[in-house]
Amino acid sequence: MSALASVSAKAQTAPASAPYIAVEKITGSQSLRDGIEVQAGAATLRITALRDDILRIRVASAGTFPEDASWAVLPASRSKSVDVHQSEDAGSVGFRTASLDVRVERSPLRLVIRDLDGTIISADAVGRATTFQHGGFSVYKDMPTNEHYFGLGDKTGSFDRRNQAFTLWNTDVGFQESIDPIYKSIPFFMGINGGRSYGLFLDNTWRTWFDFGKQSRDSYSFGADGGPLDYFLIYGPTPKQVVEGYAYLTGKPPLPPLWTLGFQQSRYSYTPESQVREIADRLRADKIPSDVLYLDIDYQYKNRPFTVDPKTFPNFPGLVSDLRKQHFHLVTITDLHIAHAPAQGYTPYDSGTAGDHFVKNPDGSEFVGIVWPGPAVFPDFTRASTREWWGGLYKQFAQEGVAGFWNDMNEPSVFDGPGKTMPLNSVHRIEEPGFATRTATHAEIHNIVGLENARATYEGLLKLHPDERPFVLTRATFAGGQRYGFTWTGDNAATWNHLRLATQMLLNLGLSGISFVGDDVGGFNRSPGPELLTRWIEVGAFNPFYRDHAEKGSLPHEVWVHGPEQEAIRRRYIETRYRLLPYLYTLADEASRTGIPIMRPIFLEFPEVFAPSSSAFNGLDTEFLLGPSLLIAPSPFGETPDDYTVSFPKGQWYDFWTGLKTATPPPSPSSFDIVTGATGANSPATARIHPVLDTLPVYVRGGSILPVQPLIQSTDETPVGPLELRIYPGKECAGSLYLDDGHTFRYQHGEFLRQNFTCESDGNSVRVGFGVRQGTYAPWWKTVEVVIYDWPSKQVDAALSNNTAQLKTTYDASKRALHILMPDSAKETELRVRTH
Ligand code: MIG
Repeated sequence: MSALASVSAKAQTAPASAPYIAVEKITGSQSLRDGIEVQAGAATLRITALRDDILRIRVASAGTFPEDASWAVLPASRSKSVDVHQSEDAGSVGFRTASLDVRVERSPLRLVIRDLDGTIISADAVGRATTFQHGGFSVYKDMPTNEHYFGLGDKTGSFDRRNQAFTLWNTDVGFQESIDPIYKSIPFFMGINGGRSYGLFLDNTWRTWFDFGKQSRDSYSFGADGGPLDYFLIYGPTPKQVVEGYAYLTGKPPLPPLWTLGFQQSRYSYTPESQVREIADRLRADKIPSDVLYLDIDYQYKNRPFTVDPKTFPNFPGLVSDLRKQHFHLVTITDLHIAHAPAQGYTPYDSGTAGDHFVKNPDGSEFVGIVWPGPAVFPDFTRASTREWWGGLYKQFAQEGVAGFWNDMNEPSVFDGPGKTMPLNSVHRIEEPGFATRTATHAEIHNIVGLENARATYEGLLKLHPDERPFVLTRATFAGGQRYGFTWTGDNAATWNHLRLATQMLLNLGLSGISFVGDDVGGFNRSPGPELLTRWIEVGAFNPFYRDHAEKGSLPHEVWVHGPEQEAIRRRYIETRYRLLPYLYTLADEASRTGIPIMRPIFLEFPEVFAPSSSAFNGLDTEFLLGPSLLIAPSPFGETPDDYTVSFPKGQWYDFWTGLKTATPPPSPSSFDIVTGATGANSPATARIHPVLDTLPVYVRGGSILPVQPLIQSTDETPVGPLELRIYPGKECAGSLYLDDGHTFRYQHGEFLRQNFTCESDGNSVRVGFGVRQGTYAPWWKTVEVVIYDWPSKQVDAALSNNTAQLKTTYDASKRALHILMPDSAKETELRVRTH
């Protein structure tokens, strides 16, 4: 009996013969403890409340709901529910939670969700019923004039998804701004209208689509080619609450090892071994702080995953340990396609076949497609046992000290397949806790192959080294991919447009739950000129994942290739990144606890930029925030020497490089104000920037306390000297710091250090509060250097609240910065500084 015949349930199919059904009119309803079920002829609509602010909406076209299982939503969240209060009137049935009023209007049937003030958050479009056809479905929602849309992962095009339409189907394609679909499918978006935001997550793995205004001007729509109509509505009202709600459903990113936040150097491919050593030596000789080197596919024997070419890498374990001595972590690529190499002693194929781990053709034979190794087979990652087998393949590399793994080509890419992937009727098997055991077509599984590939790698590494945080970099993924590691935007190109485009792609990935993201610095395809590469290294220093990578055949683009002047600028940005690691790592900790991304669009911190009363905020798609405190403002058209305007969110801002306050000129009416007749009073403050190659404009929010460390050359190195706490006086002044050993899970047992800081100031005095230190991890510093910006004079008294001794201070008049050296204190204390 074949394994296929032994499965107990049938694949979910998308019968082309399914009748057309429109969900138009309520014919019956039944209240549930946690929601309501509504009949509309043959169809059933079930709305339940997981939390007061999270609703699940399912529609069954013929009355019976499909299997209740999910690859994206955490079991613990899916099983939650809250009691609701039913409400019914002549026109509608529905219920209330502590935050939402949910009504289904009877005829025409429309789902309308309001907040408790009666403001509509989301409503089915008038005159456009939900329909089922050809096994798929379409849903239409009102699209208010002032609503903006974000998310859907790293889709190309413009930052705001409004007026664009997208297909979600993981695709291996060297992309440009107009290309869709690309590598990832994250069927989640956020709508923001004035002060209110909500999120909508369509939990469907099939080919899905979202249309924000191509089909219709006043409604948006979404749908799928097959699978369940099952979506979640997450109420804010703030965008941060929506992001947190989405993380509650689909998970938070694990805290990564500290070294993964360092600078990383890659190329397709460094080979032979001597070239890898040259790159390592040069990085150290040139004092370019760095932590990671990559081996792309050419280190393998005949491109076979989990092999090493003995000719070009004759002493692989030796190379790994030598690099480690130079403080480099090595990451190797391990693609999912296993060479179809029977009877050749290739263990991954032999053990995979013995365990029946590969995807099949409808006739039960192994599916074979052409990829890098030539004919290849593909692990069936929706089987728990296949993932476990896959994870075990890492045993030797992990033992040899390879620090992390790169899962590429997992859309999956199949060179000779239809649409460059597997045939849609290829047969996967679902053998998974929480799911009925059954077969599934590739049409259903395609979009989660990358997700489950990364999961298999992540969980496998965890099993091999239970006390090391895994590092996995994946190209394809799906909603929930944040649980298994990092991703990058794939094959970009060395053009100014790609440098600009990356900002919106990374911001939207962050809003879609994935915090640890970056692009190929310098561009993958083609070769960057000196200025483009320098600018890219500058911007990348402030992105969460920072890796220089290049295509085979492009000119080298390591930091030194364009001569010492360019290298010096680039080095300074990489050094800045390393000095900011305490801040970055604190943000990584926050992301792992809350799901709030590290790289943030301005509206995440300042949602009022969308308030109806505020004028247009230019730069929403080119400026970005690193955490709550740093504003990065690259030129929107870096290829020209033209001046450009930076817009500032409300509040005081400081220049990161000089420490000086930015001027806040009284806003003058913009052309937008002139058109709308607004007064300009709500216009953002702006600065006119004359671009200079060695300066990327970076600003610090007034009210920030920024932890900074002495320069190190890799994260292996313990910084020498004081921890710097840079204080930028302003409203609600606060900061925090998180630290641990950087690579184990001991932080989960108390071995971490967390401390919060506050400050209060007027023109002549500042009080810095040091909160109680939590956790048992011992800091590397013995002293703290507090730097207070915008400080008027060198005549000061500075002392701690629990000690009358005067502290040593120095004053830097050019930066208006007062430096105060104080002993480290694990106890709660206050630093009091005043002029005299
Ligand atoms: O078909 O492994 O996006 O980063 O260097 C190309 C070789 C396969 C695509 C990845 C790219 C990588 C390359 N890979």
